[in-house]
Amino acid sequence: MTTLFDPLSAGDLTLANRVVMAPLTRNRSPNAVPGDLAVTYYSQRATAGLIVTEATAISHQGQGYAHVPGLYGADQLAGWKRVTDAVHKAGGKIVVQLWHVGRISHTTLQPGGGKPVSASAIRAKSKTYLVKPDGSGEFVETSEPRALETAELPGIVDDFRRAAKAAIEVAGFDGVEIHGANGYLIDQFLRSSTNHRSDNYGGSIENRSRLLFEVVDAVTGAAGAGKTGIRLSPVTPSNDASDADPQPLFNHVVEGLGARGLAYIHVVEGATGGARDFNQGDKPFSYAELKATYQKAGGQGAWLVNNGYNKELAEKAVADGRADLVAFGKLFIANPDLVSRLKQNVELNAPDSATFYGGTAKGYTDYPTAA
Ligand code: 8OZ
Repeated sequence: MTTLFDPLSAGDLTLANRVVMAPLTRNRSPNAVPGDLAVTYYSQRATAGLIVTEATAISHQGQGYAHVPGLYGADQLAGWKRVTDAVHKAGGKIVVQLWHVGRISHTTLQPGGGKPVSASAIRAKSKTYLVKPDGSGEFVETSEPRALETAELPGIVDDFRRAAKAAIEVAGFDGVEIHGANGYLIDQFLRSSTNHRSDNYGGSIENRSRLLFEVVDAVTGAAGAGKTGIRLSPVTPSNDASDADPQPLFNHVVEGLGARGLAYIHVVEGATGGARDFNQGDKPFSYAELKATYQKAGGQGAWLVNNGYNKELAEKAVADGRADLVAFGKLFIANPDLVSRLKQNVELNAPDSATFYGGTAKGYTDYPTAA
């Protein structure tokens, strides 16, 4: 019987176990540069089978929150190189999550103070996080976006390509994960509530998925398909995105991914950070159908699941063959040694939500390992 603690090869990634650190936004990289604290934080968690970094902006336009890191400046890449060196020295594997927020941004974070961009000019009923001049954080409404011109889309695809190439060649990552989830740019194109376009990137499922596939092809061309994963969240209401009929949309997406040789598919089940049985559309979403569709299309990547997993649920998912890998978020925030705690049934530290976003070492690098 397969356990969480068995090794796994996923594409080019050779993982010591099936326990994955989920991508977690922590807002502790001023000027978009991960610093000493990030080096400590990630290397403390290097016993994860795989670390997926916090979402990391591929371009200045892709930025949507204060103090989140980027991959588009030499100083940002140098900061990440220090992180990957430390994780590798500690025996871990780390991929970076490639992020364009689309409309989930604020004019004060955008180049020239411009409007954030999206599939359509529809404002999100959602908040972003800014830092005031005195250093304190605040949640504010996202700004009104503008719809991207068709002619601008190749530039966005190029930004993903450039970031993926630099992530591998300069920053030393083992791979990249495309952020296709949680109501950010790629998801804004996918879902019917946020994409009202009339060009060949809107309307049909094929059209709404077009940007995703162009990004996947650019990123796999730059990083190698065996070093590329993608994150999807078929039914999450995060960031005010929804789809009238998510099953055929996401079946189409994974069918297209099946032939593309990715290392893994990362699926958020239910509402991100919330109810696992959350649903959109008339029928309950079938993750089993999603996985079967991917595999029928030739997909051989690892199936990575996430959202509200505890040890029992995770062990069962892996033992049943429903998943190859399980990502843990909040548990990894609070337990740098989560893998050994799970393995040895050691009690877990409780995460402190007051220190999730922004701040200092408190609630970031000071959670204790078990004795
Ligand atoms: C929490 C706060 C800010 C951003 C996501 C990148 O949901 C995020 C995020 C989460 O994918």
